[in-house]
This record gives sequence, C-alpha cells and structure tokens, in this order.
Amino acid sequence: MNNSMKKISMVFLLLIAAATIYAGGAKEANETTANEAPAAMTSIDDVAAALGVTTQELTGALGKPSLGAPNFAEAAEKLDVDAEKLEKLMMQLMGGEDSVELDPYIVTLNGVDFELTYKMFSWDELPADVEYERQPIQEFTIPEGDVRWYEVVYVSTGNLNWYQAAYLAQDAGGYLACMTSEEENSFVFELVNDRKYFSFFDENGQHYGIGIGPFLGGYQPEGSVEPAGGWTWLSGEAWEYTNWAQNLDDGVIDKDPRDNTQPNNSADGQPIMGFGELNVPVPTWGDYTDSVGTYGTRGPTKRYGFIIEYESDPTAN
Ligand SMILES: [Ca+2]
Ligand SMILES: [Ca+2]
Ligand SMILES: [Ca+2]
Repeated sequence: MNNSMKKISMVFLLLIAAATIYAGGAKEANETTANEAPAAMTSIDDVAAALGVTTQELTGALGKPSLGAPNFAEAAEKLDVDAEKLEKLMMQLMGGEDSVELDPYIVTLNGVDFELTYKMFSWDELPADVEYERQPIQEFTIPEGDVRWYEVVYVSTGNLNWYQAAYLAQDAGGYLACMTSEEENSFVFELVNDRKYFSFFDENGQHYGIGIGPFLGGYQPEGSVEPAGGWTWLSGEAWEYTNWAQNLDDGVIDKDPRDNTQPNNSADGQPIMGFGELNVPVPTWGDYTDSVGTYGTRGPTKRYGFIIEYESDPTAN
C-alpha cells in the first residue's frame, strides 16, 4: 500500500469515527448547486452537504473501514452522485490546512531508519496544543536480570502517532517500551491500567467499544509478511514473548462479535502496536494503523499516551 493510499485509508477511519459520534445529531444535508464556489471541507458533514446527501447516507455508502480503503466509485454509485466529485471532496477533507504532512524523508528512531511523511517534535519543539503529563519514573528488574526504568507519558490533549511518540522517547534517552517477558508486560501494563490511557470506540458504532491503549515499541519493517511477520523491537532485543489479543466474544471484555484476534493488519496496513483491543484496559496487544494519532489530523481518533523504557537510570544526573 503506498503512502497516499495509506493516507486515504486512515482519513477514512477518522471520518467513520467522526460520523459515528455525530450520527445522533446528524443534520439533513443542505441543497447545493453546481455553480456554488467550492467550500472548505472541514468535516464529513460538509462533504455530505456538498454532495446533497445526509452524513448517514454518505458514511453508509463508504462502508466499513475494517474492510480496507474506501471505494469511492462504488460509494458514488450507491449514492447516485458523481464519483470524481466524491473523491475530490474526500481528498479536500483529508488535506486540511492544519495538516502537517511533509514530503517523505528519513527519520532515525533508535538506530532504525523509517521513511516517513510526518513532522517530528523533540520535547522542546512540541506544539502548545499537545498537553501531556510525564508520570514518575518506575524501576523494575526484568527476568533477564537487568534493571529498567519506565516513564508513562499521558497525552491529555492533542495527538501524537507512534513515530512521533517514538521520537520523543528517543529524545528522552530511551525507546518506546519493549516487552520481552510476561513479567515486564504485566509490570508495565499496571502503570497504564486506567481507562484514561485508552481510546474507546463508540459502543454503538464501529468496533463495539473496543479500546486502544498506549504505544509500545514493536514495529514491522517495510515488506514484512502480514499479519504476524517481521515484528521487531526498537530496543533491538529478540522478538520472542508475545501477548497479542485473542478473540473472546464473551460479551464482557470482548463485545465485538467479529474475530478481533491480533495482529490482523486490519485496513491493510498496521505496522505498529500497543496495548488494547478489548472493551476494558488490557495487557494484550493489537497492531494498529501507523497514522493513527498523527499530530494535526482531524477527527476524534485519539491516542492518550505512550511508555518510555530506559536502560540506564534517567534520574541519575
Ligand atoms: Ca523491555
Ligand atoms: Ca470478538
Ligand atoms: Ca489490528
């Protein structure tokens, strides 16, 4: 999947999430005429209005995000609107004035090069609309015998995606936490075992209230066999222990009737991971779309934090 398709796919996820939230108060679309000057597309409601359909009709025609990138031609046919116009409006919505995507460039995270299009921020450069709280550093002796230090970063306002979080972890002198044993995974999870660290989907909408938690340090290099191939820790440690979420369908912590076993490379592109994937905070992992949480993106899709791991005491100096 190329970058622009990834971008379309991600924006689509955001739009569906937004539409789910707005569904209760969705307005009837305004009539528009062909001669009107093009208006700025700032929400899915604007796109629906410009097409002369309701928001619910539009999101319904675009279909389920879990099935991949939207097929604009198919959606246009369902809505009986012009396919080119639909795609153009959706692209306008995608590239709003607060978009911070750049041309592709190489970002080195803990010695690994990633070709990315996102703006990175050091701690000193973080925009004022990203509000965060760095939690007290916790020490733990991992079963391998080494002492490690962990710092939870709670991002209360504003978004950061996995790469932007990894960049900050590196800037702090560590890496996104890498779980090499059940003991370490349990210890670290308890630091974020609180709903405030998880972003829950609307219970009545897509994903049945599934929660996505803080970022961890696993990623798939480009070209890995999906969905489980190639997973690597930013720390360089061996990928042996895993704790991917498994489908339960128990109606309590897994209310999603679909098989939500992870990793599933949903939406055809999930090369990063973190805690989550069930209806309460859980120490299991899910693979996630790597643009989720990108700073400056529209929509309610939100990530509330990440965990930094240090191999030497960051409070020592
Ligand atoms: Ca570790
Ligand atoms: Ca399920
Ligand atoms: Ca997934």
